[in-house]
Amino acid sequence: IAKQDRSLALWNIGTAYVAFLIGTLMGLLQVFVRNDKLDLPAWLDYYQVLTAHGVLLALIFTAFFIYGFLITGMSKSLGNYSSKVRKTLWIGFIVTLIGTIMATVMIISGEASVLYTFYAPLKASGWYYVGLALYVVGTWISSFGLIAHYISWRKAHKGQLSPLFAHMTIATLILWIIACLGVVATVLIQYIPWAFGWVDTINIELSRALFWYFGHPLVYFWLLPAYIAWYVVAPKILGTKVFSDSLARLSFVLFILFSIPVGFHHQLNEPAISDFWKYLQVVLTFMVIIPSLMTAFSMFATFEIAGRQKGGKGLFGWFTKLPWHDIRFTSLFVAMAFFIPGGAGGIINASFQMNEMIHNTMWVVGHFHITVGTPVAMTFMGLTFWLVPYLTGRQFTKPLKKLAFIQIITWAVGMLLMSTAQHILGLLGAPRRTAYTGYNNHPSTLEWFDGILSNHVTMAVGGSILFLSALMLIYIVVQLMFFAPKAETEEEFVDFPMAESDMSGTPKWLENWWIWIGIAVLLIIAAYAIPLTHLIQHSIGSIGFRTW
Ligand code: HAS
Repeated sequence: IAKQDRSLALWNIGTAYVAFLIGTLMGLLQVFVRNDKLDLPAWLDYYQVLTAHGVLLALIFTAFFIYGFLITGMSKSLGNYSSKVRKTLWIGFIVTLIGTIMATVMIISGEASVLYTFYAPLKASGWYYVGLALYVVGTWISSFGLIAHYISWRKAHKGQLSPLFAHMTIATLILWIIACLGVVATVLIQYIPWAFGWVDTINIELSRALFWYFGHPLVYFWLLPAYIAWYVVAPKILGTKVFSDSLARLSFVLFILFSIPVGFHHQLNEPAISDFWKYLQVVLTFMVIIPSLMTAFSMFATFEIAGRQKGGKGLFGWFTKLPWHDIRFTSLFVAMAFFIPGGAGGIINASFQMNEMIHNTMWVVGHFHITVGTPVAMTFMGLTFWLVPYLTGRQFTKPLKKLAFIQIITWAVGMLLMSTAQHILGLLGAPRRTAYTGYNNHPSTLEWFDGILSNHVTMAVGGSILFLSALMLIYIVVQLMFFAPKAETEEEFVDFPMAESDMSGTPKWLENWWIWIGIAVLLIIAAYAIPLTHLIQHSIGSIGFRTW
């Protein structure tokens, strides 16, 4: 891809890793504070650290990395960007960066210790919300740049299906734009006027509902780029084709339909939404599991086909033929393996009755560390190993490959220890989002921490291993960006692995976006119009938990 497109992608990825470094350091502080092994200085409090950890890793690292990856893949699959699109992508990057810096400065200065969910009545400086708004606007500008590139490709290739990578990218961006409408509405109409003191009250239940309208599809905005890698990159590394082009496209389209009208499954314990609407959204949540099960099926099929092509015999002989020595594959495989318990945990969370047991406990923290923290983050790590040298024209040298293996293994071990402890502690009743995990050392709560796995030490060891692993990753990224030797021969050059996908049997309507956007809007109206109207009506003139 063109040199200018490479530097655009590299700036995005570089920013992502700066956020990753600070975010993981905050994670390390966190486990030690929760263990009572560290007293933070007076100017730094637990919630400040927790906010920085969540925002920098979940919102900033992910978004910049995702745009770095999508910008590269769209240029590779549809051709170099026009100067207009390139300019748009730069503006998008800069606006997102300004928003990020504003929000981060507010967090560091102690003006925004409101956690990444920024639930009212927790109140931050108005500038924090302005920063968040700019962050969203910046990502939208980048998204529109990529969509414009896609539209000009479609115009030049009338009647043709776009390459699979482009189809998946557009689905991800449509999902993101529709999802952000909720957070933009609550930030602009509710939080900013309230935080700057222009109004005295805020409708809390409405703000939470609008947040989760955004917050759940947000997790699929993280997941879908990882799925792009699983569908498009993994088969190429395995030396085979995409298992089914139409299955892959359909699964992405299903995410547009079902990932948004499900936000209430984060609010099943909240009083202001009636059971009927919660139940409806629980049913829709079970629909959004289907494209992930299709993905799991497709991945197993790809592995088996590749293993058998390489001579694997018998029921499981193909398994041993997979390229385990290739970190580009192994990292993706370990990421997928983590998503089996991660997804199963999600199904538990979404089950109305079982949610009673796990809501607001450490279980949820365990859940998101084995969804976004491993399947997604580890896929991004696995992509980094070839994406950065592809963009810089440097070599992924043997010592770096070895270190990459250690990094992936340590991340997996650290996450296994920490998230298992978190899941068990959650089942025992340990709360999340609080520094007072032992209820001031009350004897009955201290029993939670007696188990071997549900032990504070296990969590701290896990957290420390994770931080070491993060440092190794940063070392690899810095080497691949600035110091590894330049690739001279074809063998040394690191390519973008993009598998062939047979589109001959793919129906054209899978790429008719208006159909999918239309159905998504209808589902959103069905799931949200009446309960949101109730929340707005009930707030008028009311006091108590709904307004503050
Ligand atoms: Fe979740 C809470 C339900 C997926 C992230 N989730 C969270 C929070 C985060 C998060 C960050 O219904 C906390 C929010 C907060 O701060 O309060 N989640 C689900 C469901 C799914 C799900 C039903 N979550 C994710 C993903 C995330 C993520 C993905 C990030 C990327 N989640 C919930 C609910 C809550 C929740 C409730 C609220 C809890 C509460 O009360 O607060 C589904 O999408 C999961 C479907 C996935 C599968 C797995 C398919 C498996 C695959 C891998 C195949 C493996 C292979 C390898 C091929 C069914 C694709 C073979 C390997 C071998 C070893 C053989």
